[in-house]
Amino acid sequence: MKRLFTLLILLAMYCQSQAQTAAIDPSIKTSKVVLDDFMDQRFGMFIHWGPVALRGTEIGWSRGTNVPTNEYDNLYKEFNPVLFDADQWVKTAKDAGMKYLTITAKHHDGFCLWPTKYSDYSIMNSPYKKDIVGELAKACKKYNLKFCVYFTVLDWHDPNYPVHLPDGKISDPKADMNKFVKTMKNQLQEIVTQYHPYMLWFDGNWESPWKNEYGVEIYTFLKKLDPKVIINNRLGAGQGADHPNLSAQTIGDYATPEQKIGELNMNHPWETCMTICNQWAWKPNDKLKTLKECIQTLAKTSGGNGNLLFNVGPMMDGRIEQRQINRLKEMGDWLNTYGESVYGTKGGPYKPNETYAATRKGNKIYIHVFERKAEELTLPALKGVKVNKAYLLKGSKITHRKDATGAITLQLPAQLPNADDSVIVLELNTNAEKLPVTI
Ligand code: FHN
Repeated sequence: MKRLFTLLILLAMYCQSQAQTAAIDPSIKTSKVVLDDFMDQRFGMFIHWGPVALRGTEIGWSRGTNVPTNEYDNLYKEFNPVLFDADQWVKTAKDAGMKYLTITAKHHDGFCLWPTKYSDYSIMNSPYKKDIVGELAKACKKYNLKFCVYFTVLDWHDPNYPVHLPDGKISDPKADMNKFVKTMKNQLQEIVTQYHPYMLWFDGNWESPWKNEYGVEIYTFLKKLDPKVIINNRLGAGQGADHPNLSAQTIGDYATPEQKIGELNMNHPWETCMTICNQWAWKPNDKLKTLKECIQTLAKTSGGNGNLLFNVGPMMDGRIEQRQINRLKEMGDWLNTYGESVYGTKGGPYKPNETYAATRKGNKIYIHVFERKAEELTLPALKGVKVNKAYLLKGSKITHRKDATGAITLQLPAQLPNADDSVIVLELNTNAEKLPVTI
């Protein structure tokens, strides 16, 4: 009995020590001003790329599964993307209406797309021998996009990281996590001091070798290098189910729901990451999302008060597929007309649904109408609100009325101007951003 009691005391002390060490000093956390600026951007490009494009299989995950490990680890010796043009990639993002770009500088396979001094497994030892990360940072500056970097905290290629295969359970006794974290800090210092990323997108925090304490150490280290750098919520230890969540204990600044539109949340910043096809890295003949899916995903994400980080996978020669470029341009054309209802808006006050989503700014509510199911669209009542004017954004007046319950009914035109998302503006007698969310 006495031994059990002692054991329980020791366990409680260990848990308390874990909780104490796994906490960020609130004074160094990214400010609301910086995070509000990030959330105003609303739309970014995610890029998953590396020598694995030579096989068209998934980055990291196909190492030792679809592609034999040794073959995968030697792909870099053939990797020579001579058609890579950073300006072209960044212009594609800009033409899509994207405001930031996030590149996988280092994914789970450990290959580094910049000339790191801390690993030979890098682009500088491929036939290409140029700094991909640096070129993209330069092009983002030239075209006024915010440059961001994806960095994995698991590395199946690094002998100091204990796990060497996707979801591998085997822990390598020769591994040394202290050396691994030291290398990570050195590489992050290279990235932050040489390329000054606006945001760092960590990933791979679900395997057992990664601990919250490492997350605290890295977050604190990064904030000393750049107090303004934004950091996602995948630096502390956590599972996939944690990606959409953010709490005071989270090591990171915003939540990252993946391959799904996040829930409407007015309390903390979040960004959905999603592929324009199915695979993150390039895959021949992969299924490309329709324009309707793309535009309505962006509208529902914004309607939920979140950002959309939309992923392309460039090909082995350095080009992004023309069909992906075309789809993104179509999104940009939609944003050229309706961007006012996305950028710098807040989500709500209505929760997104299959018929419409809502965003708001100042005294305006933007109703994103996805399809004309009837002649009229009725919106739930908004307490104390009077609609002074209603009209199609960049279009004609919309007849509206308020019924005895306060519900707002809009008379839809026979033909909506956009088959994927037509935006109706409601000009109110009050500040729309202050309205409570109405389900
Ligand atoms: O394992 C990665 C995956 O390859 C991809 O990078 C996504 C992007 O968010 N994140 C991880 C899966 O959750």
